Amino acid sequence: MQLKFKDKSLDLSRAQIMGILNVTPDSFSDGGSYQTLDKALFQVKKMLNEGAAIIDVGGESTRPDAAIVSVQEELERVIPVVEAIVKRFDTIISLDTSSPEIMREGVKAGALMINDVRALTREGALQAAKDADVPVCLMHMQGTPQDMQHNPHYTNCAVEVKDYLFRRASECEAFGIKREHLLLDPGFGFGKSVHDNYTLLKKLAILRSGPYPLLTGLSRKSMLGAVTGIEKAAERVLPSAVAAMLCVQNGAQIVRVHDVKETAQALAVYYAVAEA
Ligand code: 7PM
Repeated sequence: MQLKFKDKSLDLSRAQIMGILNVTPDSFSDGGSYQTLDKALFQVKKMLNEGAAIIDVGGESTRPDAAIVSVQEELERVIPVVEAIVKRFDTIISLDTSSPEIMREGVKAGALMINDVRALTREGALQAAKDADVPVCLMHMQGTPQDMQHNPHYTNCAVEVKDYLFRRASECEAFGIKREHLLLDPGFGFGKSVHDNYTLLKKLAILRSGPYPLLTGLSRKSMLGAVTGIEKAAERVLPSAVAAMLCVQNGAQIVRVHDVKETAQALAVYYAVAEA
C-alpha cells in the first residue's frame, strides 16, 4: 500500500516512522529565532539519519491541562520551522495542529500532511484540510485536552473508538476529503484510563476493518510509566520502542515517536521475524 503525497509517496507495506518535532515553549522558547531554528534543524537531521520518513511539527501542547495557545503564537512557532525544514531537507512534513490557519499556511510553506488530534472538528478545519488536498490523520479523543484525563469513561473502549473514527472518516469523505488521504489514530492517552489504553492496543486490529491506514502514538506516554514505574517521560525510551513494535504487530502502518533510532532497531527485529 502506498500513501500518496503531493510530490512524494510512502510505501506502507512496512511500517514507517514519524519523528516528533516539538516547537512548544517547553522545548523551544521563541519561534523564528536563530537558536530555535538551529535546534529544530539539528533534531530533524538526527531523526532523518535514524530512519524517520515523516517529521511531525507541533506548536500546540496537547498535554492534559495544557494552556490554550493562540493561533498567532502557533503560527509564529510553526511556520518558520516548516520553511527551514523544506529548504534544507527532502522529507515529508506533517503539521500537528487543529487550527485551519496553520493547515493553510503550513501547506503553503511545503508541509505535505495534517495530523489533527481533534479530527478536523474545529471551525473551518474540514474546509482547510479539503483545500490543502493532503493526507490527514484523524485522532480519537474523549473530552478536550483540558479535561480529558479527569474522568474518562467507556462501556467498550475499542468499539467506541472505532465507531467514532469510522463515522468521522465518513463525514470527512462526505465533505469532499479523499478516502485515500485519510488515516486513523486511536489517540492513546487522550481521555483514556491506563486499562483503556492497553485494551485499545490489544484490540488495535479492529481499526483495520476499514480502508484506512493506522497511525499510533504511545511514545513516552504515561501509560508506559504506569506499568514500568519510570516517572520521567524522557526515560521511557525502551518501553516506547517495545510499544511501537506491538502497534506494528497489531496493524499500525505509521508510528509517531520521539526516539527514532531505538524504534527503528525494534522494528528491524520485528520485520526480521515477520519476513523469515
Ligand atoms: C504532552 C503530552 C505533550 C502529550 C504532547 C503530548 C499524539 C499526537 C500527540 C498521538 C497523533 C505526545 C502528546 N499525541 N498525534 N499528538 N497521535 N496522531 O505524547 O497519539 O506526543 S501530543
